[in-house]
Amino acid sequence: MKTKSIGTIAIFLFIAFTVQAANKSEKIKVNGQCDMCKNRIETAVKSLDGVASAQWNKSDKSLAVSYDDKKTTTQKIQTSIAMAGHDTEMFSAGESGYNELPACCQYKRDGNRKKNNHHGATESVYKKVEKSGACCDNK
Ligand SMILES: [Cu+2]
Repeated sequence: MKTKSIGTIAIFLFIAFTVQAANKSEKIKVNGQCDMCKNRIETAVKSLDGVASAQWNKSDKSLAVSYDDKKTTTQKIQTSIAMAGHDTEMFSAGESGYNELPACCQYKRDGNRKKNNHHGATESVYKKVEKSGACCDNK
């Protein structure tokens, strides 16, 4: 009986730990076109520390992402996507990043897409963006 309850506690602790590893789930609008986009978007998101899963849906252009909000933020996630050339609901990809996409991936951009607002991102992300130049030509 005692060993059984210890086992139960261990399982609960394990679940609690697993849940903590990804304590936040979100759906984010991400513009894209095809399976190559899907791959590019998901790879960009999964490369971030703290992201547990990322799945982009081609038909409704939404990204389902779960992550640990102590390690990453929706801003970081969306900056990473914008740097890969895809507009998100928060940040837009730079012209050069967009133009570098293969022709099949050049999705229709919204006329009201936001400009340059990734500069509100954290210092380290900003430096990375600045270095690559990918997002900074949208003035
Ligand atoms: Cu594509």
